[in-house]
Amino acid sequence: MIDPEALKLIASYPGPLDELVEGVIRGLESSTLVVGTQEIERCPCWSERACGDGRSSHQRSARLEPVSLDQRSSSTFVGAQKPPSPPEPSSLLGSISPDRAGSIGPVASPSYSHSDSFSSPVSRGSQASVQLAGPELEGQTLPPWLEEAESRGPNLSAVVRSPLPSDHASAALAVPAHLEGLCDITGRSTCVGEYQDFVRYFRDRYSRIREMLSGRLNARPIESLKKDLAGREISIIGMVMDVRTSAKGNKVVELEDPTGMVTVIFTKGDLASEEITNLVLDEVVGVTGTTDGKGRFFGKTLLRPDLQARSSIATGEGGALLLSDVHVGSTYFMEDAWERFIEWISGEMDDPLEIASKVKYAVIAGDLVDGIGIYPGQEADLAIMDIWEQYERAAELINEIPDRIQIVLSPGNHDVVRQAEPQPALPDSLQGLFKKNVVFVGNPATFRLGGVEWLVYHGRSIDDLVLKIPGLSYGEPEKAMVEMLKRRHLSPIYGNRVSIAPEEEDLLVIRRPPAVLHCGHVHTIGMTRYKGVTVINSGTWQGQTDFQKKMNIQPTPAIVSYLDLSTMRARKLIFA
Ligand code: D5M
Ligand code: FE
Ligand code: ZN
Repeated sequence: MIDPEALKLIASYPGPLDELVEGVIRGLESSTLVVGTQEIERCPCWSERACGDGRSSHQRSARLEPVSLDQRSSSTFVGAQKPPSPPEPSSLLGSISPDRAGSIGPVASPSYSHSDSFSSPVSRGSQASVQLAGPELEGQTLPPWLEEAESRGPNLSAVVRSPLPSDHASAALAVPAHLEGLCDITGRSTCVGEYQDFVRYFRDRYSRIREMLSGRLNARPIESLKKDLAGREISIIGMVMDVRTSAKGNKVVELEDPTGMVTVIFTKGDLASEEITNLVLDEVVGVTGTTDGKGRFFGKTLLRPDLQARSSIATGEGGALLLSDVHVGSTYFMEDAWERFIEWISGEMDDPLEIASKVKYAVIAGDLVDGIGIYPGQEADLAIMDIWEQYERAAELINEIPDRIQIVLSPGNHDVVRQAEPQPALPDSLQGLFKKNVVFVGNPATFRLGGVEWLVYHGRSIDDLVLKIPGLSYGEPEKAMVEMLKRRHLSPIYGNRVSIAPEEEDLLVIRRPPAVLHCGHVHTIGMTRYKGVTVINSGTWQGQTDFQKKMNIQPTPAIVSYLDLSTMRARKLIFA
């Protein structure tokens, strides 16, 4: 017998029903008479699919409802440590039920699940002398893209050298002369986390990415898929509300645009296409296919707002160091290696390739300090227990970098600014600890430095992407970063690990292809080039933590990426 509540749960299951029913039956004890909600919720596939994102498929809808822009609120929540709590739904067109509104809530606070048992710290990096590794790491041969980049030589692309469009130049910050066109959230946050903010946020995300797609696709509004179009080939552009595999093995995708929703079916035969198997929630895609005029759409091809292929790469001048995840204050921070780095950059160490003297810039992509209360039991991992003292020490270490180097500092999830992305720059009170050559930007931030355009993002979404896209791993973070570029979004999946504040503009949309995409967060170094963009994840200065050891996460600490902006050749400099 099945309890009616349990039946309701089964009916709302976003995956194939057979999978759930089989799973539930397998989990039953022989004495069970009535299958209740507990039996459903205990099933591993239920927790995976229906609870994994904290929302079921029918909860995920109606985020692109029309909203009038004069309903905007002008108050801010800059500096708040937490995103606002989910709003009560207003009855936009009477179509939103409370459980739907829950799905657009901002987001879980950081979902660390550390076990509390941190015992002995793992050993730090070896004491070997500095290796100024060539473009290769640990004896690997030169990746072909590095060669390719060099042989092309400096090729100043007019597109990348042109001034930024006005929306990029609109930051409220007074931008220092050496950092042009800065765009980030600092001083510009307007959202309070009300229902309308979320609708507006998703509409902004949708319309920006739609614009990128619409040049390549002649798309119709979803509401226009009426009977008279049945059988004709048409295109639509929508945000992915749900993806599931049907009992027959077809891919069933719910797509929404501001005019309506449609169920798109990709038949089994099409699933060889990586684009379709890699679909993630909340990305915006174009689909071409045919409609049956009754709300179903048979997809043939899928188009992402991917970058256009480029025949040249943008180049600038000077050398840049890319760093992230210094984690000052952690017992695992590799201070000895940092001191070797400082000796090298200060010219006090043998430098056969004479790189140190060419360095003009250093960009740090978040997690400067380990922070306080970031995950349960963190105290056991802290050498410095006070957040202010952590920044004082961090400033001392950063201030050891010679003054001639322009430093750009962006925050991460361990820093003291609000957790919700986009994050503003570190507060003035902390900025005062650093020397004048440090510029503070938000996360993410776009700016021009050394004559090329940079996009710096801490990289929290890599945790989500690695989980959801087959073939991605922590060992190759650059591949996850390429997936961001293909989707033109730094954090395409909404509401998992990444808290996103529903700002007026979606600053996580990758509006223009940068010359450099720089992330960190996952503590592994990775480099690639994708359609003219130099993609670098800059690793960490934190040794393997006890937690990472248990999880078999292998960080690559104390390696600095050096990027010669005049050739766009990158090297890994090993200080461990
Ligand atoms: O994140 C460093 C990396 O380690 C990032 O990929 C997340 C992962 N990490 C660290 N701690 C946890 C816990 N507790 N659960 C899951 N994943 C974790 P960082 O931002 O430096 O902490
Ligand atoms: Fe980190
Ligand atoms: Zn991080």
